[in-house]
Formats: sequence, structure tokens, C-alpha cells
Amino acid sequence: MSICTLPEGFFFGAAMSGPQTEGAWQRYGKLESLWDTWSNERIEDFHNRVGSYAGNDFTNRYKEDFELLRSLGLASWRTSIQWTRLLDANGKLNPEGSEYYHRLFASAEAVGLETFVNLYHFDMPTYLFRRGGWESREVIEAYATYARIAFREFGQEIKYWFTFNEPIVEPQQRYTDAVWYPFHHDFAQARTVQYGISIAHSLAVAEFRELQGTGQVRADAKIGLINCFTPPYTKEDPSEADLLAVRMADGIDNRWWLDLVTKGSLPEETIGALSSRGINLPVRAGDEQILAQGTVDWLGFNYYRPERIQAPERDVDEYGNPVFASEYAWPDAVMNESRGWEIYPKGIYDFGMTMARDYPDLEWFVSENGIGIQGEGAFRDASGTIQDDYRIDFVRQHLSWIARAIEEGAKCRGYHYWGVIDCWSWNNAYKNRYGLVEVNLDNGYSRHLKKSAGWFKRVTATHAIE
Ligand code: BGP
Repeated sequence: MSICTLPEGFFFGAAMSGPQTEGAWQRYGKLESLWDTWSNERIEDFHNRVGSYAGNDFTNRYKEDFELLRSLGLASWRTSIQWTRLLDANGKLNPEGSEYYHRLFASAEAVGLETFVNLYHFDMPTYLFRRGGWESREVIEAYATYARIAFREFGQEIKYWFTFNEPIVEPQQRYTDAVWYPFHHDFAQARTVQYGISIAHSLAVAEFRELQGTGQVRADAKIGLINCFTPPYTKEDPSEADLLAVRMADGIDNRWWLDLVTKGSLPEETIGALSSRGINLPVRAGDEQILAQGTVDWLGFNYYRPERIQAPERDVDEYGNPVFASEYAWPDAVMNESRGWEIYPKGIYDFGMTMARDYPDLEWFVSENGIGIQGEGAFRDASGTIQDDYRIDFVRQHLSWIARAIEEGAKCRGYHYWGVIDCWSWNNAYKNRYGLVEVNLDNGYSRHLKKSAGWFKRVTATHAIE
């Protein structure tokens, strides 16, 4: 077996989020998020009726979880502060919530784990959603205030900050594909939300810079954005219309964010194409200056799958939305059937090289990558350990392509595996498991290493990908 290596200084860590791990949904003064509201209203939408309430019991186990992460050789972990826990319903600091996060971060530091903090992971407070969510300037301003409070509160503790995780996902899941609450099929509304998040991101970066200037945020701190970039591909012998569709999908999903965080503006070609079909963003005087402040210090690249695109099969869909691109079913696609996502490890290399070419100064790390499998119990051996060779294979291939991209000039600095410890996957709940560590729901959320944990530990120790 050939062995390739990742450079010295390349870091390994765990990607997590507050809403998927913390549980304790009513403790420490936490308010309702849209996940709690959806769970309360339609629990039958959640796999096995497991709603947002329990996470993976992290709040009761974080000390032991941090030891576990360290024992796998990980140097860092990412979580998100929950807006609904840090602030009260008047938008003021909730002391109980803030003490909780101080305890958490101190506990990670005590075992030598660097904490990366993200401020928003699809978890809109319900009372703000009812005031218009990302379509409302009042809510966007409230987010900027929340970010400011968080930076001030934890500015001496936390070095690595992120404004949003996957800002493209709410426009898609909530407003285009109608699979998440409030289940809309409205392309124009999705773009308004996307624009609102872009303004919110930029305002938060401006707050960060100001507080760093006055010493309230430590001088060595960095701010970034995390997105699930989807390297776009089309047919081998594409038509002009196929290529145009690729540019449009790439523009909305990827370049929108890459331009925002490197140039402080949105891609003109994409905005122009939207406008030519009657989709106009709710631009206000002064927005250009706000967006110009959205440039970041580095970027998180969540990679799960590519997107395969062809020319649209129709101009308008059944809901009256303009269609710019259709999915192309590539006959050679290898699928993760549990999740319905294509597995294409080379995509991480291709997109890394695109960034190296088009955004050469941008530093980044792989902020999520992993594979969720249904029914992993079938892979348990006689000793009770899940033999997840498919996961080892998945991570090995992705790390190998990352190593190659770095060799060829990509500025990739590290890798956070998504989950590490099994966690709650939104409305899929515990259907698909991502962890290197199993969580046993029938035994008080107890943790058990899977085979992949041992393999990953060797990689973190040697940087060699066997
Ligand atoms: C990313 C999210 C994570 C995580 C992961 C796996 O999009 O940032 O929150 O959930 O995907 O996806 P899922 O849990 O839907 O299977």
C-alpha cells in the first residue's frame, strides 16, 4: 500500500455543533430555536421521533469527551455557541448561558484542546424567525449584536472564530427544497435569505475587527466563514447550455461566498443572471460598504460531495421558480446510499486547486468531512466493536487527495473530521452515524471506539496516510 504524508504543522481536529451535541435544551436559560419548535410541532418528521432535545448528551459529558478527543491525538475541536443560549429574549447576555460556555472552553483548554467557535449553525431563535428571520434587517442587526457580545465575552479565550456554518444550506433546505421548517419552495425568498446572511456575516466581521482593534479580542485571533463547497462537474462533452448551468450553480453555491470572503463583494455575473430572470436582491444604500467588510482571515471548507450539473430541463418549475440548472446523473457515481450523497474524494483536490488558482492568497482548512452510515450495528464484531472499514477507506482517500493538493500549492492547513463522536443529525436524528466513536442510545449515551478511531489515531500521530 502506498503511503503519503501530510506536512508537519498540519492539524487534526473534531467538527461539532452546539445544537447537535449539547442537548440540555431548556437548561441554563436556553430559548427555543427553530429545531425545538419543529420538534415540538411535528416530532413525527424526525427519525424515530428523536427531536432536538438531547443532542448526544455532551453537556453532561464534555470533560470525558475532551479526554477522548485528546486520546485520538486531536489538537482542536469546533463547536458553535447557540444564540438561544448565550442571549436572553431581549438580546442581552444570559449569564447562565455564558458561564456554561466559559466552563466548556476552560475544560477544553485544560486538556490542551484548541476551541474553534462558530456563531451560527442553522439555529435561528424562534422569536427572531417570527420577526422575519434572515429576511429582516432587524434580525440581521440582532445577529451582529449577538456576535459583538460573543466576541467581547470570549475574546481573550478564543482564537479561532467563524461567523456561519454552511450559509448556503438554509436557503436550500428551508426555502428552496422545502425539507426543513418552514418548508418553502420559493427561489426568490431563498436568495433574499442568502443575501441577508451575507450582510449579517459582513457586519459580524466588522464587529470583530473593531473589537480586535481595541484589544477586546486577542491580537492573534482570526475570523473566518465555513461553507460546504460543492465542486461542480458536468458531462464529458458539454454543450454551451450545460456550461452556463454549471457557472450559475457554481456562482450561487460556491463563488458567492468565495467572492464575499476574499473580495468583499458578490459575483456580478451571478447577480446579473438572477436579475435578468426577475430575482432582485433587497439591496439598500450602504450595503456595498457593509459587504466590503466581509473579507476574512481564512476559510473552512466542509466537503461531503460534488454537484453534477446539466442545462435545465425546463425554464420554470411547478412552483413558478426560474430553473437555472438541472442535476446530471453521472453514470459512474459511487453513492453513499444511507445519505444519498455521491462519494467523490477527488473533489476535495479539484476544489482545493480551484481556490489555489482563483483565490491564491486564501488559507483554508477542511472544516468537515465524514461519512454517515445507517445500521452500523451490522458491522459489530464478536468483541462488540464496529468494524467501519468503509469509513477508514473514505477518510484515507480524502486525506490522500488533500496531501496531493498541498504538494501542488493548495493552502490547506488542517482537517476536522465531522462528528468524531456520533451526534444528532437534524431531522435524520440518529439514522446515519458519522462518528469514529459510537454513541449507544440504549445505554445512557455511552461512548465506544469504532475500528476507525484506532486508525485515525495512527494518522494523527504519524501524519502518514496508510
Ligand atoms: C453538514 C453540517 C453538519 C452535519 C453534516 C452531515 O452539512 O454542517 O451539521 O450534520 O453536514 O449531514 P447530515 O447530518 O445531514 O447527514
